[in-house]
Amino acid sequence: MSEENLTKTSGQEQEQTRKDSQEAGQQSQPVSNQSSSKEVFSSKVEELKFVLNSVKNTKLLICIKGFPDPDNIASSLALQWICKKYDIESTIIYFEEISHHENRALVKKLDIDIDHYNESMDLSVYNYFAVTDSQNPELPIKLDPSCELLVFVDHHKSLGTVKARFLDIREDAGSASSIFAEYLSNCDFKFDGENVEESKIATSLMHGIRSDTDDFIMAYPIDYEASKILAPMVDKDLLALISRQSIPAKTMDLTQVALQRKDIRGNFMFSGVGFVREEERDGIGQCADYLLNREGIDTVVVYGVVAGEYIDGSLRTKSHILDPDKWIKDIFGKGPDGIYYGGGRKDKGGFQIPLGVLGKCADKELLWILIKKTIDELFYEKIGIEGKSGVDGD
Ligand SMILES: [Mn+2]
Repeated sequence: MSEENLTKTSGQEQEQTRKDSQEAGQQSQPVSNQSSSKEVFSSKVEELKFVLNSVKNTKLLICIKGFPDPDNIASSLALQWICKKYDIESTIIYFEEISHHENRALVKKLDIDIDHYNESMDLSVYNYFAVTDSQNPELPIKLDPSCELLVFVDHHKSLGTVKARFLDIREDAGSASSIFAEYLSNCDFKFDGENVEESKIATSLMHGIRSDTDDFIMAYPIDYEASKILAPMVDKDLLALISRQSIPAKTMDLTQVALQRKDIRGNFMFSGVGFVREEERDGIGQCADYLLNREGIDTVVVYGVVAGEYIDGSLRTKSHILDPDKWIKDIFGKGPDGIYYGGGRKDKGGFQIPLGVLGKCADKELLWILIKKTIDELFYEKIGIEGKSGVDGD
């Protein structure tokens, strides 16, 4: 799931969690986490080994939630590798389109075997399912009720409600890939990057870590530890190939629109880019990344209507006091299903608001005016400005 849909903790709470997680991560400390197993283990990897050993010769469905990204793809690959060693056969599936050009390149250049879900798939053959890099294990599809959540690994803010045979949530990890690098280096099977498959996994994990920590700027100790483990196994040419992609022309065009329509309020910059095609959705976040470089701006919000169906927005901030997760949750609240329209982590956040039947409005110009006015005024109110939204944003 893309990190923008998720939550990272901050402030005091994070300090406390970091302490707890450090204790939990230490090999010498007994681990009793929320996992349903009653055994006590010396480390999470020992617990993982125990759980996997107990379900040998079963079939596991590894589910990538939300938009496939380097961290969820890499951690799923690592889980698949570990499971294979325990004779657990697994398939990795994803539900959303791979929208980001870099992620498409990742899957293509690494020749990664992941399947896009479709209704003709027979999922009844799977005994268990697994989710990594997502705040909750709810899937967009219904699995057989007997198909139990076997493994749940994440690094976003813990909801405290997830139940899995094996559960490892570390809020003090910058990426799920780092947690998997730790498992790989401590599991009973040699993972040294000597063969093509292992090198590919190590390279993907390194890319996942770099991508989720903004090139280590937001990294925690475990992310550095993980890269130390992975570095000798990484295929550097491949890593360069997957991480240095040029910006597509479409994203450039979108950035130009965002710049033309920018609305600067103090340290804040807002930009409504209008209607955006589904495959250009990630351009919204990339625009926001770029605009944040402007001098005097510490928070950027870029939003648009994607595929005519939902409002998609990205927030980027350099501010030390603004908590994107709290901010977005405060502004937009929850949908009718009780799920927040958005969230975030330390430096970034995002929101997705379905337009529902309003999306069918034939007068797109009018619809955009309405959307822009609503979104802008919600943000203005939050930052304490009397809301006067420029109608076309120019
Ligand atoms: Mn992640």
